[in-house]
Amino acid sequence: MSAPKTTTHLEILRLLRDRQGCFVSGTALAQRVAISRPGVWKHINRLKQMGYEIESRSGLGYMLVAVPDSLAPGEIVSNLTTRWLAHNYHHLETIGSTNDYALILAAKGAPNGALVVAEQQTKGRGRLQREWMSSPSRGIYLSLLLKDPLPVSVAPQSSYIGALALVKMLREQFAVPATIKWPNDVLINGRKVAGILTEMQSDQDFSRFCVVGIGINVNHSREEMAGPFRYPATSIALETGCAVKRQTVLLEFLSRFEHEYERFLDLGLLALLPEIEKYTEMMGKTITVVCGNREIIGEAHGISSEGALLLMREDGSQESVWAGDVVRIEGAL
Ligand code: BT5
Repeated sequence: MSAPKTTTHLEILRLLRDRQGCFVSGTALAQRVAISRPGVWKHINRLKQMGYEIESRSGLGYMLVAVPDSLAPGEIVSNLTTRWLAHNYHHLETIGSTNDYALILAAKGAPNGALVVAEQQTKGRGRLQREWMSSPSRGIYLSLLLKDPLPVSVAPQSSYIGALALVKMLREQFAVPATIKWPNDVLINGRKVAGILTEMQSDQDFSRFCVVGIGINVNHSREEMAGPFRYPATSIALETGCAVKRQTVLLEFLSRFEHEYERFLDLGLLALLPEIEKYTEMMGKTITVVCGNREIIGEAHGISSEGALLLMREDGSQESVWAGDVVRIEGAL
């Protein structure tokens, strides 16, 4: 006997979606997916548990009334506008960290552009193993696997591409004043709405792959965003004043990312720097950066073509900062 298909509920969903707003009889569904009518009922219940609103009426059958804001493949993959990004799509209800999962997929030979997205993370992490708060179904927790071999000094610049894509998408779709906080945060009105963690594996000179992990606060409440965090936090919903469809955020972000990443591969970071600098929160301001146990105070006046933050100290000396945390920005929250 062949094993029962695990995708039957998705086939039923597709049939209901094709006729959304109309009833489809149980007999028709049963025939189309080649199972019994009680079998159809079982799968309808499964879809309801997944959050689909389905009305059942005797004599008429089933009607799809509303779909949940889930990031399940059935809601995303057929709506992707990307050419190669995220077509290899891994959706998980709960995972420790999507970056860890993507690193495992990479080791198993997953293709370039594979995406891991989770509804919830139990061990979401930022840099230096800091915790990333990833509450269920409110945010987007994703990791992109990028396999283009890049010089090891260039591969980490993928973080900038994530930040630039996100800032442009937030400005265009949600009309919010999103900015980049060097090196890996996206802010709205001075509060952190997203963080990026890029990890890579390399040979001596070239990367073998990069995993760009991004956590976006989408529908988090004011209480959740109260922290305690190192920097004030916010969500897209708090900044726009209304609940936001995560599906839209994810689809629009992926499309933007693919576009910006291809520009980066073709033209290099240098070509994207004017835009990155334009959107970087702290340009022209005096900031305090903590690098390990050093604290540097200076005016941020640019980003180098290799991705370092350029600072001018009070005594006129210049410093290129490669990694660190900006803990204060003059005039910020
Ligand atoms: C980051 O690190 O901001 C990178 C976060 C990357 C998270 C994504 S989620 C998908 C993928 N899978 C993972 O496991 N990680 C990536 P960093 O700059 O080190 O900032 C971390 C700090 O941000 C924490 O120490 C908190 O203070 C603060 N924080 C934690 N959760 C937050 C949230 N949801 N919103 C705003 N700030 C948060």
